[in-house]
Parts: sequence; structure tokens; C-alpha cells
Amino acid sequence: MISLLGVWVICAGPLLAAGATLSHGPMVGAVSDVGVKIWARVGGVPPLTYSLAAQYGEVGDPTGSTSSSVTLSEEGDFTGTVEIAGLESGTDHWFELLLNDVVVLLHLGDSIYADREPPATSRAEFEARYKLNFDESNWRALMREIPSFMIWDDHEIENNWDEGQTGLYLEARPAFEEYVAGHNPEPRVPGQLYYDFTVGEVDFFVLDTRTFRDPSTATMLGSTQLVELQSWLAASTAVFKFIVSSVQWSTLSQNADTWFGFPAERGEIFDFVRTNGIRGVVLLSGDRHWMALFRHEAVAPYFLYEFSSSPLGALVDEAPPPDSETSFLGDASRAFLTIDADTTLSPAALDVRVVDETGTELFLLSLTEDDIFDAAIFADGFESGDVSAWSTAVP
Ligand SMILES: [Ca+2]
Ligand SMILES: [Ca+2]
Ligand SMILES: [Fe+2]
Repeated sequence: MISLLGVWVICAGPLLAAGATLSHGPMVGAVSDVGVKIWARVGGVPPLTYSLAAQYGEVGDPTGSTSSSVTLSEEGDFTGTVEIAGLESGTDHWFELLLNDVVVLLHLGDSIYADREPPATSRAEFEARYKLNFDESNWRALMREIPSFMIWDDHEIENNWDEGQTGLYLEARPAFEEYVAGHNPEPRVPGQLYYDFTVGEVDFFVLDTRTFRDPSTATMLGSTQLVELQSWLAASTAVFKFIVSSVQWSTLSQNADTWFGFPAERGEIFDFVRTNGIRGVVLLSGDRHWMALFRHEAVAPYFLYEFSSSPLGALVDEAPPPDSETSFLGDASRAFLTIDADTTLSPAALDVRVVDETGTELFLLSLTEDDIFDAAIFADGFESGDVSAWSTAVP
């Protein structure tokens, strides 16, 4: 019996979900009376890596044992061989391959443009925009393969939405819940949209930057969400802690709809990280229609790195000239950003890649947890190991 299991979706048959399929194999080789080798090659979305192991047991024992795992990566052309040993001779055995590709896709909002002419004004019209976008064939193919975690930004309601839970919000919210929120993790606070989740040893907190936004009181998150974020930061024992914001933390765009318009609240979050010495915090963002990597110095002597993605399907814009915290700026072409967290290493490593539409790697930033936190970097004048790659990448 051969079946394949993904971490996220379990499929019978030769395919599995979670962004990967076995493109070749499994091939069974080197069989002996006490063991066997099983080879496989994974396809999917390079340059992600996967781990492959085998679960096996005697016929009649459904639990069985798990072999040690091997890594399938670009370096080995995504091939690997797992070895099953120590079997009882003269006995029938079963095995299953366990392909563990902990891949998730984050959607940081503007997944519809409800305000595009003619703007949606009723719940049914908001629903229609989701139907339109979610029917796109490439979108459907991608969503089928990779587990997604989503949140909204302004265009699920109206451009630069900051009018709280009034008017259009009341029509947009139920449509968002039907099409998006229902397949997100349970919200952090019942009835809210913001949530946290864990993948391996990486924690994520996904912010709702629209529901409680109120420029008159200088808040983007509202007081409850801010406290929830802080208590999550304080409680998380994960090696890396990603704070996911639909809008940029960087002030490069000088756009009041981003955190640029909410400097005090941004400062409160950054201060909380610094004051409490919270390790491994990484910022994610989108919205600007261009890609950038930033290194925030406002938490000195620590750094906060921000990785900001380009749109998946919308138009790509020209970025403004870089500032001193900008370490990579994409040109006006589409690219995607992959983040590979390896918490089996010590110190744990984070590889951030900018990859263009053809799969060509434009930029690689290799960080460790120490690079993010180590005050010595500050003393070194911002130069330490791989981080020096930053300086060569600034246009
Ligand atoms: Ca906007
Ligand atoms: Ca937006
Ligand atoms: Fe947008």
C-alpha cells in the first residue's frame, strides 16, 4: 500500500496537497530481509524545501513507526531517499510516505477591489466581487494547492477605509466573512477578524488594520487588538514571530494610509518589542504594489526587518527612491517573496528570497535569529555576516 500524506491535506492516490506533488517515484530499492530504501522526487514551487519520511509497520499494526526524514531541496534537485530498517524478517509490511512541506501563503488584503467603478454598495455587490476574483483560473489552481491565510485591507471595503464599523463596512463585512474569514483560523477574540496561528516553530499574528482604524484617535488597531498583539508577543515562545500587517510599517511611501500615518501606535509596538527584549520579531506587509525589504532602526539596539510583497494579480507600481532603512526595492515588475524558516539550525535561520515570474532569484537575504536581535550588530556598525548582503542590493 502506498499513499501520500501532506501536512495539511490528506489525499489518497499519487498526489498530495500543500503545494507539492511527487513528480517522480516513489521507487522502491535496496530491499533486504530487514529493510528497504524508498526514493522520491517532489515537484512544487521551488525554492521551497520539503522533508520526506516514511511511516511503516507490520500488516495488522496500523500505527507503525516513522523513519528518520531527509530534506528535499533545490541542491539535490528535490530528490531524496528514506531508509526503513530493522524490520522483522519474513513478515509483510506496509509503508506510507510523509511529505512535510510546511508551506503557507499569506494574502495581505486588497484581494478584491470593491470600489472599482461601479463601486459595490450592497452586501450582494461585495459578494459579487469575491465571486469574480475567486473564479480566476490561476487563482483557483493556486488556492487548491497551497494553504492560504488571508486578511483584508481597504479595497475589500473602500480605498483607504478609516470610517470604522459604519456605512459600507456593514455591507462589506458579511461578504468578507462568507468568502474569507470563515476559512481563516479562529479569531484571537471571538467575533473579531484578527487571528494568530503557528506553523512549525513560527508564530503569526495577522492584524485587522481596518475595523478599528480611527485617525481622530491616532489608532490603526484599536486598544483591544493592540493589547492582544502585545500579549501574544510576550507569550510566544516561537523562534520567529511574524506580525502580519496589510499596510507597510515603513515610512518610505509617506502615505498616511500606512503606518506612516500612525507613528505613535507603531512606536508603541516597537517599544514593546525593545523594552521586553522580544526575540525573533519579523514584520510582513503588502499594499504598495511594489516589493521591498526594510530594516527598521527605530528599535535600536535591535532591528526589525520588514518584508513587503508585491501584488499577486494587481498592477505593479514604481517605488519611491529608497531611504536609509530600505535594503531592497523591486523594480516595477511582478515578483514574489518566499520566506524559508529553518528552526532546526542553531541559531535558527531565515532565508528571504525575491523571485521573479520566471522563477529567477533576484535577491537572497540570509538572516539568523541572532541577526535580528543581537545588539552586537549595532555596535559593529550594522555589519555582521550575511547581513552585509543588504548593502549590495540597494539600488
Ligand atoms: Ca489604498
Ligand atoms: Ca490597500
Ligand atoms: Fe492594492
